[in-house]
Amino acid sequence: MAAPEVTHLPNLPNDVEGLRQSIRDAVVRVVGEDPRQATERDWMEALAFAIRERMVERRLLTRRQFADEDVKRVYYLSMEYLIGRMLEANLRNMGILEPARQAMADLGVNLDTILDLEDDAALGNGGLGRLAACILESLATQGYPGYGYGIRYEFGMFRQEFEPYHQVEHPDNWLRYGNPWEFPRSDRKYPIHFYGHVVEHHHPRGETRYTWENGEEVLAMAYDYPTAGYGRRNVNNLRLWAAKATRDFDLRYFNEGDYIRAVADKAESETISMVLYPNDATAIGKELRLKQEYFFVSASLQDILDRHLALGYNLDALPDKVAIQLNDTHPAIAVAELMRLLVDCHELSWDRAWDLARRTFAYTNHTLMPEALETWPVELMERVLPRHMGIIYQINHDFLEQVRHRYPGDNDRLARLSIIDEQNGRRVRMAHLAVVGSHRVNGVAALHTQLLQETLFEDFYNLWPERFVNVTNGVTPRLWMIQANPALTELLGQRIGNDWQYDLDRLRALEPYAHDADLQKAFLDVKRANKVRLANLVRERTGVELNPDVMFDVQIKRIHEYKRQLLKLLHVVDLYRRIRAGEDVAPRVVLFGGKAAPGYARAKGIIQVINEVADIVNHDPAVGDRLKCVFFPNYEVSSASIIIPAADVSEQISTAGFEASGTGNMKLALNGALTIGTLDGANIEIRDAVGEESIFIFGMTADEVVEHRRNGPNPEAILAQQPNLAAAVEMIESGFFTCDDPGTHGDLGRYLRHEDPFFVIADYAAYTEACERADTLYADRTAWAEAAILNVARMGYFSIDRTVRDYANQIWDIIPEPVAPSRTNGAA
Ligand code: NBX
Repeated sequence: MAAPEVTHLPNLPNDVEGLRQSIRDAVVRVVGEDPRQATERDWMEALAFAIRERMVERRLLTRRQFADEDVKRVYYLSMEYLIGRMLEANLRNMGILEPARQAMADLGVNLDTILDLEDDAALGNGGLGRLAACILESLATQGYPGYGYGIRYEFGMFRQEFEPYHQVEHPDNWLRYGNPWEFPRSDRKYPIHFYGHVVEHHHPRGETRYTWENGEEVLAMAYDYPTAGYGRRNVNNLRLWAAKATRDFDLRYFNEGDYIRAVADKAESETISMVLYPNDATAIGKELRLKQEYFFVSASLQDILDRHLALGYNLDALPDKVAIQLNDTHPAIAVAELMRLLVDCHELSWDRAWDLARRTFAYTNHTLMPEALETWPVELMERVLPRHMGIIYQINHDFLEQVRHRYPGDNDRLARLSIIDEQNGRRVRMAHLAVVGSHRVNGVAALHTQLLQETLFEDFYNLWPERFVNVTNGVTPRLWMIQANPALTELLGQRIGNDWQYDLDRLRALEPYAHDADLQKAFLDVKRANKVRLANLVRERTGVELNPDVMFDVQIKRIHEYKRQLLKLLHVVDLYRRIRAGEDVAPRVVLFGGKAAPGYARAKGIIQVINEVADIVNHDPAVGDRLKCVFFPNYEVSSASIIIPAADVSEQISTAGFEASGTGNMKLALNGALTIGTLDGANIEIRDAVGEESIFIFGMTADEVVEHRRNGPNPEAILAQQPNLAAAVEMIESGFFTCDDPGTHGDLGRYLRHEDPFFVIADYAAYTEACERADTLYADRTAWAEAAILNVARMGYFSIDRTVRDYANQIWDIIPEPVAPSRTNGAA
């Protein structure tokens, strides 16, 4: 007799009583502790398990519905997901934050204390990784069938400490207590092949076939992280891959009796997913990095094809049922890997496979900077991925044929377009592979996309203009407003209701009240309370005391020359000198936060000099509350959510033409900070949205930067005409801030005087003038409040939900599939 089909899904209650029951049970059954003796961490784990049971129910319902409805799915391939803490986010998106708070209180535990115990999941460097996390959250919130794929790094972004001024990196052992949010899938393992060689099999009629033989194999094992939508039942999935040694691999040496070698090799093959490379703006030319890229791409594509076939579709339907988004070029080897899987493993013809691959992939570019563009030496690629090198040659051959046909005799153009760069010792240009293998290529802000078309991808744009689209970045209001800024969320709710939580454009309903005195007062009170909250955290972390009644001026982002932390620092030094000289300057707190890539000496020097200046300024009794300077240590997602709501001013001062978009600019403006910014990245669109009155724009435009460079910049001549700036540079280079070792910053002085590659000196006068405009407005509390309220009201466009809809409509061709209440087995 056939076993009865098991279709029942549990249906756990989401009220206080039901949650309390689940949490108490989990302490015993999952954590294995007596509730009488459970520690705070035990309660945290128990709470997490109670939530994850509820998430998995909805995950299964979501999956059933997607299967029943034959939906098209999007897969987001990203080396990085900068997620932050998961407990509060999951409680909030599951709609059980308040019942859980009460349930915990009934059990004698304070929820806020518990939330603070969790480590950030920092599987990313900065904007690119955070964007990936926001996109997944929005896909679930809007009900899109969208899945993330990435790497389960054992060690995420390093923890930053200052000893005492310079950055020291400590490993981020985020999994040390285990991780209640992940579902290990020991049944989902794929073999990943490296090295070896390719054997050709000639067939008298038909195409030559290839097999990839020998070499090494490692397994990719899946770990699933359910991703809940806000205010919906949809729960999607993020699948992260961890490297595991194969059994066979061990056996080879076991048989030879070399036990120690076998175990050592096992450990070595598992290093593939060990650590995130902490570089945010340079290509990493390391073999291990290439192996990481291929490892997660191959596992993801094998998994995607498995699912596609298991759902009963044939491979010709791939582009109708599957869209794959490449988050930068890090997963671009996917173009060659999909060809290998289709041609070598599924025996499709080359031309059919190519048509399917190109219609399936799309590629997002996040940078124009040459040093960040990935290229791999042909020799390395040939050794690590010999079959892929052959496939890339074939793709390039077919592509260049097309170009020859279109531009006969234009050899320069061929060399410029080729996937192989023949100039620099033969390298594979991953961006070219991504463009050739995709049906859409997008930049992340209007200016960035325009510059892509005019510079980096000019030749490709001329060839295929229809392939290029813009999708301006956005941020999730769930984390960056509802969670980070409960006080403003509450105020908005009282004034305009809560519709904006689902449709951020509705913040516009606030506009008519911008000059309402009651609202202005309430708004300023919220900001002050958030500043007190930050001041407490800063005291705890640094010992520095901040006055919440002065302007909080914030620059938080990775440390990079082009982002120009030095421009802000020169301003601090200038103000400090003028205060000491008895001048009356507008008071401010300047707060920096951000990490430097461990190998980026100039960025680390910038951190050091900021810390040194801060130490002198903060301890000078002549200064008092008129100037404080703080470098907030170990800036990460969880600290960002305290800093951002407390900012009065947002520093977005990159050299124009260098910041692809920025997303911190959006988070800060959404929380009511006014931007001091250049016409770079999404700042331009922010200005267009909020209006000139709510933003302080300054400095050279991208065109002027190019022009300035062409004319031969002359920082010394500028310094000669600006005594305040010259004095600030002198103070730094003379060792004023480095009493122990006055020689330390001579190099920085020379750099500013003679190189100044990002035009800090050239933009300084315009910058300080913009800061003064901000000071003047800040002094008029009514005018400031009005501008800041309008700023919030007009930020709706920068919701990640709009971004995701743009991708869905212009690139993926997918539609939302909200999980219907009637199908939820009765679950609320
Ligand atoms: O991506 C950033 C850009 O710099 C921002 O302007 C943009 O807003 C953001 C999202 O589109 N890029 C970025 O964060 N890059 C990296 O983190 C990165 C990581 C690894 C790597 C190169 C760059 N090898």
